Amino acid sequence: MANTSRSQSLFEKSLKRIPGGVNSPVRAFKSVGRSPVFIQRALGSKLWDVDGNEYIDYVGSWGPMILGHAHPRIVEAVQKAAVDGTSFGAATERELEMAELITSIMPTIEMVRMVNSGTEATMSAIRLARAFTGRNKIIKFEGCYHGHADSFLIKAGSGAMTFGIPDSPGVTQATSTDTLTARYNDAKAVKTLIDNYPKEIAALIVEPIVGNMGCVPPKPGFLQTLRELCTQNGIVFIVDEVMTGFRVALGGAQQLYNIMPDITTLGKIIGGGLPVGAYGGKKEIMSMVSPAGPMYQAGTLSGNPLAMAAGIEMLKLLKKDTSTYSRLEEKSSRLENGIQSVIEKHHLPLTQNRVGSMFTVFFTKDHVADYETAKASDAKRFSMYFNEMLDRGIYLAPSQFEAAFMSDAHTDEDIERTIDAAEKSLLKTFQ
Ligand code: HOZ
Repeated sequence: MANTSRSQSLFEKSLKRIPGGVNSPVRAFKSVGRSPVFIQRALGSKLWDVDGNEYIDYVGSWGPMILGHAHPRIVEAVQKAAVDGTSFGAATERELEMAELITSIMPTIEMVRMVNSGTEATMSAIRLARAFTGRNKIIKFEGCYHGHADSFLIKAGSGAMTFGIPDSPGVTQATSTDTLTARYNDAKAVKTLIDNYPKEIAALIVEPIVGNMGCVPPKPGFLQTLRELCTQNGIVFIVDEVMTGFRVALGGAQQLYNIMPDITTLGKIIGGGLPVGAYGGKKEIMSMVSPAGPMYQAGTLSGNPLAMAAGIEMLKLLKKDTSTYSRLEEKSSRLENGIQSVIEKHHLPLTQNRVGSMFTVFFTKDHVADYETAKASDAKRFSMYFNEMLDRGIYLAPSQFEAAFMSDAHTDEDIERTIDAAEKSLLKTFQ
């Protein structure tokens, strides 16, 4: 077992000054029964902790590191931008460049507003949908996670699911009555909700490929049916591409599945790892956003020059070399196939889901298509597997209910080492 004594001592000190010792719950490693490793630096596909241990990273800062950590072009862009000042709270040319890049890659986005995180993006998108329709209610799916704004902490995925608190205290009854939930991949349930609340639903928000209950793909036709139901009922269709945008295809899940959202929410990827979010869509709707229209939303750090510089470079690199996506597919399928061979060889009760470079090994033998089937996973065995993998230098998300991410920086050797570690770890887990 690796020496993680410095991480442990930092965590003990952090517990005294930071709630739970961390600034975001899942990274506390609580559900996998150990204290977290503290990361010191990262490069390409690798992370190093403060004790000097090296890991092959499949978290990728929860999605944005499509090109690997500390990509030299992105680092250079940030360094250059920093010299000219780190924040102005004023309009800049870079913001226009970013808006033009996003709208050129995702044609359903005619106008876009930059914010600072995915949470801000989804929260603002919902307010906008309410302003546009004059209605109050929204529909979200069980196990989907759209950040930590009050309206979304109802049957939420990610950390809320990991810690078994899908509904958070502190969210008022009034807020929660305006959030209706349906089962993911169940378009009939959505239809029933719409029938039960005629002309009351402002928006439907969905993770087109769920990353926050582990990776759960949409069933064929599911997203198209949602689009139709929204069109028929005057509901704003919000596709949350915080994880999938620019990852599963350059144009995101909306390109992959050929769907046309009214509003798209984006996050961390468009900051190349710096804190960024955005929401954008039809001009008719976006024109409601202040100061063009009456729906208020603002932020000093929105469109921050460092974040814009990093994000612009990231998007330009992805746009220039679209073969990135075939490489990601090839690497991810090689890893999936390698692990599948291990599962079959040893008759293990596991199932895998994958879309492009997002994937999850679930500790259940049954197909995972929604919250209930994801929850059926054996969290205890996952925790054993996670620990075995970490000790073999493989850094997975410390929760069954998060997706793993491949980057273009992962090498053949990384993948071979991961398959080998997975076999040894699984055998230990099931011995
Ligand atoms: N909820 C985030 C992933 N779905 C985790 C964020 C973090 O801990 O950094």
